[in-house]
Amino acid sequence: MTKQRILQVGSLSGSPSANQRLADGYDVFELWKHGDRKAALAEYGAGITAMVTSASMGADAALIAALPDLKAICSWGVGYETIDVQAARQRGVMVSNTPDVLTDCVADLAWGLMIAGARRMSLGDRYVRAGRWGQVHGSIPLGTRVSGKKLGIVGLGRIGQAIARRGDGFDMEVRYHNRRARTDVPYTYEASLVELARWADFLVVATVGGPETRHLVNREVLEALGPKGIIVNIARGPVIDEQALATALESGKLGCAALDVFEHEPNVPDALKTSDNTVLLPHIGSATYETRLAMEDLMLENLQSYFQTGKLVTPVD
Ligand code: 8YV
Repeated sequence: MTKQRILQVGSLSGSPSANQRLADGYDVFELWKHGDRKAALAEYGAGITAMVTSASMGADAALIAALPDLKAICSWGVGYETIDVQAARQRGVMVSNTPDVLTDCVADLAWGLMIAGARRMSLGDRYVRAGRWGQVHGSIPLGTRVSGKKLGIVGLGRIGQAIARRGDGFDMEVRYHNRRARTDVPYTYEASLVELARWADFLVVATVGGPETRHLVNREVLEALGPKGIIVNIARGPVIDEQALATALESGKLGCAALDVFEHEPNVPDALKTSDNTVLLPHIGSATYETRLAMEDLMLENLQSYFQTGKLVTPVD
């Protein structure tokens, strides 16, 4: 049987077996292997009806326009602010992502960051590795208790709610800021993000990325969180004004930042790297074997469903 032809934007090397399974099941046009992308698309683009991409690689309007027969974009990842959904919709191109399957692991990592920031785990780790155990007392300031504190969540979608639920186990009071109040959750809504930050001990960013949330967490929010406050970001880097974040940490107006995402990945400002009051991770929220495999399965399911039924299993809203 001849294989269906698809376009793959880039290598999915962060997934256990996605590249192999795509190559086994499809005739894959590997766009990232072509130096002159425009020329390659002009030569091979016609006839391709399905594209595989990821949250980080995306699909812009130019790429969509270069594929005149495109009908479906199947993305590996939940965020899709890098995919021009508007351009796709105008052309009648369907888009799918991989929601739900990564919720628990991303929420777990948010809690890991909260605890690591509050209990100065990265700093302690550095002392042990450097043979400086004897200098810990007096050098590493005491941490902050986590249990029983106030947890503010920015964006109470699937991941935000999973983070909130875990707060029960830590006897925390949870409040949230969202585009609008939800009627289906037991947490207090705070219409003002600044007020939420003023109230919270921990502020966890779990909102979607894209232009509407860019720099939502600005200087005013960070200063309201205050010198003892801890900000955590497992969503998208640009939601926080990174320059304002570095300044707030340097001046002592913010206590700590524990981050899995950055404004200009993979670049991380030196001010964040040299601070003792940061925990820095390389965007690994979904990076467990189980979750990355589940994301891969769901992306492949969408692709298969498109070819078999003309419909996607998890289309984006
Ligand atoms: C992905 C993510 O690992 O799903 C998302 O939106 O940010 C991560 O889970 C990564 O972006 C894949 O490119």
